[in-house]
Amino acid sequence: MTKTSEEDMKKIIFATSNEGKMDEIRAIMDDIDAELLSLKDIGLNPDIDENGKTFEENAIIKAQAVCKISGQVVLADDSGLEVDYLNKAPGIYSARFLGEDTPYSIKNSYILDKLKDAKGEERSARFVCVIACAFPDGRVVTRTGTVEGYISDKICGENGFGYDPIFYVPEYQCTTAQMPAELKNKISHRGKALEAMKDVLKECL
Ligand code: ITT
Repeated sequence: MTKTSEEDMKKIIFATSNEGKMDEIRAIMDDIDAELLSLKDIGLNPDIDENGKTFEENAIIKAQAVCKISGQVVLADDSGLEVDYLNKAPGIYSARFLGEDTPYSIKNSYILDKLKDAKGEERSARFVCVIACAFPDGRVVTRTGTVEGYISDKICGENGFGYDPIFYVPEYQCTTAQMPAELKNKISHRGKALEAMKDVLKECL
């Protein structure tokens, strides 16, 4: 019996439970030659202890854990906001900062308040994203993307998720929450890391 093209298509799982991330990932990866499945799509909700000390360690922990459970090629994203005035906090703790379930309106207001005396260059910050790809044969590859910017003076914009309303990008004179999704995906930490990972997947799949 001949296989349908759908059966032939390679599957890649993206190990994230963050819907905001997943929307961006789907848009950026829409031209890959594989079916991209979220944890929700495959009915998995693993409890993974992200106990690494770097974005890279945590991305690898997530990708390898889900690769082991599913036996498939698995991608994972570990990302966050580094605020220089706060010694690079919240960094790898960005999701857990002030509590996992605390609304971002509160987290963002808290950061603005902490930076109330910071001026100009003192407000520098960046988003960092490491994407890890774990293969069932044990190989692991990572790619990193960053976007430099400043913490804005106030909360601005409704697009994106998380810390986007306080992350100001001078080249575009707006926050990442004021950008259309296509622009954010083109210039963002996640966009850059995923574009680099697409080149790896073209070689390895
Ligand atoms: P998964 O582990 O399930 O992927 P998570 O949200 O817990 O989801 P991380 O541990 O990587 O993921 O934390 C990333 C956090 O960093 C995220 O929850 C936001 O608070 C922040 N963040 C990362 N990328 C962002 C972006 O593009 N815009 C705004 N905030 C972002």
